[in-house]
Amino acid sequence: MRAQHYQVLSSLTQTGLGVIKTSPALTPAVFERAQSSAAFIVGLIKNAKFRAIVNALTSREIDKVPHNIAETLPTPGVRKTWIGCVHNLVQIQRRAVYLYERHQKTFRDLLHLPAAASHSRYFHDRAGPKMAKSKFEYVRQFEADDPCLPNCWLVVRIDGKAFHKFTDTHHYMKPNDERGLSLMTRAAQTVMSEFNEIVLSYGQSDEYSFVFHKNCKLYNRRASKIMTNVVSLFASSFTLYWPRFFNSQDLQYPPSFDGRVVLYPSDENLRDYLSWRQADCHINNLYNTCFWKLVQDKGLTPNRAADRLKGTLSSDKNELLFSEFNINYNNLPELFRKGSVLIRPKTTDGESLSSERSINNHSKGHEGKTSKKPGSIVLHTDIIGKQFWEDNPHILNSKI
Ligand SMILES: Nc1nc2c(ncn2[C@@H]2O[C@H](COP(=O)(O)OP(=O)(O)OP(=O)(O)O)[C@@H](O)[C@H]2O)c(=O)[nH]1
Ligand SMILES: [Mg+2]
Repeated sequence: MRAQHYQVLSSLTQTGLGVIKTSPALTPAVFERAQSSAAFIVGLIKNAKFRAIVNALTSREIDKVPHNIAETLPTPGVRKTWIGCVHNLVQIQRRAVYLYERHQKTFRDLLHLPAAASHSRYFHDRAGPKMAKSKFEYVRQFEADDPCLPNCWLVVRIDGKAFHKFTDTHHYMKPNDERGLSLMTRAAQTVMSEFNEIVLSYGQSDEYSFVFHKNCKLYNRRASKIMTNVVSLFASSFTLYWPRFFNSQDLQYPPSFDGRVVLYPSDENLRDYLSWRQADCHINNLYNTCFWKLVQDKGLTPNRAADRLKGTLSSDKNELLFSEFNINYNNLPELFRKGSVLIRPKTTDGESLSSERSINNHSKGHEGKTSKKPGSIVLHTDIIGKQFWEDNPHILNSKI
């Protein structure tokens, strides 16, 4: 290990101090990857063009590395390596801090380097009492770390498990049940008030997507920790608020939701993702509206209704609704056609309302009370076109 490597690695480990509290122990495989990542980055230091970036990366400002840096790197191979390196180094930061806090070991010990260097004060001066360890402690090393890449929009999407059955059992209106959709939005608002880092949420049918700010540091960007917290809070809120929306109708069994984390490296990718979900809402709603009209009003069997709609275009379905049921699709409620968009209120200076200044304007019984948690505004509007984003530039441009 060259002195230069050591400097880079040790400054990286110091960066994490005070931020990260626990993390699984360092495994040889991760350590090896981190070593080669450091070597790669040290290679870049020699190139003046990248010195500023590497400085940012090795200081406390990993999030200030320009998000498009990968695009400026010379070849696709180097770009790929760069992304992998940032990922590996974030991992080693955490693991080194974990080791420091749990075992009072120095990062230098891990590298098998000879004694003292000036920055070792981080590891020696603050030595506390040794923690009691059992012989079983080693199993912690089997835990996998799953940090999300920095500078990417982080989307958690939750989706109801077997909601075709859940909605049937609970006699939801077909194709849309306003009570059910509003309950989903109430649960999403709870999630938004708990996690200030969410800049926008979008929901339709039995799903909700939560967009976390690309620079959010929540749980050190650990994917599982973020996703499981969101999905469990959503599910418990759904159950808690059920009676508010379904009155005397009891829940027959506990509903559950799956969750996933998806990262989007550019604003364009994020907008395309949200457009995809809203287009899905429109396509399904148009189909379902026709389908249930044919079944409920014309008495067709589900199979015959499906046959009737097979191969039809959007324009055919619009025409069918108009000519056979006198329904202008565009006049149906926007809640059903566009889904629900939750955003933070804007301040007069155009910024998102910060947690200290905000009003939680949606929890029943708390109207108008100042709260530490920011509230959210519910819209049923188009987010595919430019207009929404031009009217609300704070969503993508806010700083945290
Ligand atoms: N009647 C009614 N059903 C709804 C409503 N919202 C969602 N659903 C039902 O929920 C289903 C959601 O679709 P999916 O998520 O693809 O299917 P799922 O049954 O939940 O299955 P998995 O998500 O794979 O577990 C729809 O197909 C409908 O059956 C509603 O407002 N009214
Ligand atoms: Mg589902």
